[in-house]
Amino acid sequence: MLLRLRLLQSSVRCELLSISRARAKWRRPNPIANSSILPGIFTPTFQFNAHYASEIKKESVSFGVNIFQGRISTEQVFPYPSVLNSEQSQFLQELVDPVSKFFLEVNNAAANDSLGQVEDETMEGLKEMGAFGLQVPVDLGGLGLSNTQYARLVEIVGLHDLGVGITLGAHQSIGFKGILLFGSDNQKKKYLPDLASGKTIAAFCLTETASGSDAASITTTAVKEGNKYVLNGGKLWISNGGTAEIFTVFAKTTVKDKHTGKEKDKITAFIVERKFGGVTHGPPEKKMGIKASNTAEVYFDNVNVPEENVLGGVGNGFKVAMNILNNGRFGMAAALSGTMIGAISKAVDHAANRTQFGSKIHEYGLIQEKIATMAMQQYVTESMAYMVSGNMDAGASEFQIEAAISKVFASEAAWYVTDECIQILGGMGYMQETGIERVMRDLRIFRIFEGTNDILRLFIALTGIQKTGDYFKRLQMIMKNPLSDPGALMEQIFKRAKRKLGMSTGLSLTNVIHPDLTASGDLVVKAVEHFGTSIEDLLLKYRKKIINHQFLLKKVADAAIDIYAMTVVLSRASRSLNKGFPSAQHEKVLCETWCLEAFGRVSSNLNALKSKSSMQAISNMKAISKELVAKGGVVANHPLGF
Ligand code: MYA
Repeated sequence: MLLRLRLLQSSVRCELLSISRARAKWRRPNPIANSSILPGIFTPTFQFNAHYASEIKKESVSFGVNIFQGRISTEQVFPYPSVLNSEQSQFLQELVDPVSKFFLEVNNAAANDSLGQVEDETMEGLKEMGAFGLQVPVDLGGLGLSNTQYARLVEIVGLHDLGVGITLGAHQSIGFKGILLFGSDNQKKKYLPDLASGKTIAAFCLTETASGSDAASITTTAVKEGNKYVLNGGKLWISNGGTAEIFTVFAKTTVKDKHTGKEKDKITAFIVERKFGGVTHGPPEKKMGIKASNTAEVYFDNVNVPEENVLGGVGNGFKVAMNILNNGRFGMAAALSGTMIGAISKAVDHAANRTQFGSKIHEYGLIQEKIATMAMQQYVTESMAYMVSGNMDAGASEFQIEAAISKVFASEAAWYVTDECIQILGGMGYMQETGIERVMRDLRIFRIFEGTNDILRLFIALTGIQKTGDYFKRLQMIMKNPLSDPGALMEQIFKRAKRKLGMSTGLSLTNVIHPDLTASGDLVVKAVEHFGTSIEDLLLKYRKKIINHQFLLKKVADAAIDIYAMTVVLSRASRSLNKGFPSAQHEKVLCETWCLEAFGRVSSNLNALKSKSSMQAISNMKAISKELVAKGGVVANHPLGF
């Protein structure tokens, strides 16, 4: 004990030294000070001012943001959200049965797939049910559903037909979501009633030939002429592009900087009607999956857009686009949770009935491992979807990291689950008539669109790191004037020293989780402590240059994803135990098993951030990739020599 205390004291001294050394380093000129990532703390001439004071006072309550600082913010994650009031819950229950029945009896996923479009009867039925205006306010002709209610219905759509899901999702999750989120009263009144009834279909036009992940690099232009804008450009791979009447279009506009008066190009969002003239589209794209949904190029040729159709303000288009995407991502998690439910029931049915080597195959360990992992992946995805939708319904404004995690996790989990379903079904799974190969084809795009999982991993890691930079700025300020908040400084120093020594930092989930899940809660705490220390170490070592270390950022993102996944299931299973749900014991085991495995992955990813062997592997991979690119393909000689 005494030894530990001594170690702690000397470690505290070291920490003081290392923080003040780091502070000195941060004051040195920085080679990439102009980058938008990690501003301020790395800027040599950082000055404290009144504006900054108000900014830093805002403490984030996002779980995803706080773990980057080694902290656990329980506000958004415990208890598991229960946001529906009895009226909303009853209304939703009244919708679930008819929607499920419709998908079982009217919709034909295989026919839609081979036809390359949603059958007319299905489209009409969906319109009649109000499926095109799920979240449009009732007074504007929609069903007025909350995010959580929407998620529940979308889960049913994802269970039955992802092609229909994308037709509906491209319309309301992104196509006209901007009007819901940023539209003026007039814009809402003018457009939403027809969009809600499905009389008009909407599409979201961001991507261009040379602008995919790099969304800010679009070249479509909108030039102001009198009280209108003239729009020119082309958009690529637009879902509903060939069927839409209303488009949310992102284009570059010239704006005057408020402070400098200089002109610069900034993105603006516009509501564009096909009937404005000059809007045309290409033929439907031939795709691997989601064939029932229309995807086409859309061209804008001298389209006259009245200035009142600017959406969210001139020059604010990038943020409008990002917020639309942030707001829709939980829907993908909900839909894919449904897809997994479908794949799991097919796999379980087969495993329970297929006899090989004298036993039902579910009795074999290899199949049990698959079924259990599939169940955990679905449980995590569903828990994330309703955690994020619940947070949004409760009025959270900071859920970007969590929403991005839910999209990445869901799209990879659904791919895994469906692939393993095919594996369990063996040859049967590969046959079209089983219906699962279509799901596999449909699923592939989910890891690519609405932000590729690679870009979203960078987004998760860099957003968390940037906020951590802001947090360090506050500490830096306190260090300049320790008397301003001596408690905060000492708390940080002791916390870091304790973490370094493997001692408890005082983080605990005891008060918010069910006692039967204490062991899993301890794993979450340890994972967050390890994560916080690792981020600090990365910042001290790489400073702003961390943005260039994508191999490391991926490991950071993977650890963050696993920690969030552990936490959402811990929260949900705790609620089930507290409420005595019939499946509570089953959920407890799902949660415990998930946490055990995820903790192992978190440790491995975080240890790899520093390990020599991992650094060696990274530099090898860079070299291998460079050689392949230089040679235009594989480099190794063929084993036969020719
Ligand atoms: S639609 C096309 C999807 N395209 C993309 O997702 C593009 C991906 N690229 C990006 O997201 C951005 O370009 C990235 C940033 C992230 C790479 N929230 O300097 P920056 C702020 C809030 O980092 P960049 C499709 O696929 C940032 O803080 N703010 O920017 C259809 C900074 O702010 P400030 C954000 O390096 C599929 C500023 O922006 C966010 O250029 C059909 C600049 O940031 C954010 N996320 O790139 C699907 N990101 O200036 C159908 C950045 O204040 C739907 N910022 O510091 C299916 C629905 C499911 C089914 C439903 C069934 C019904």
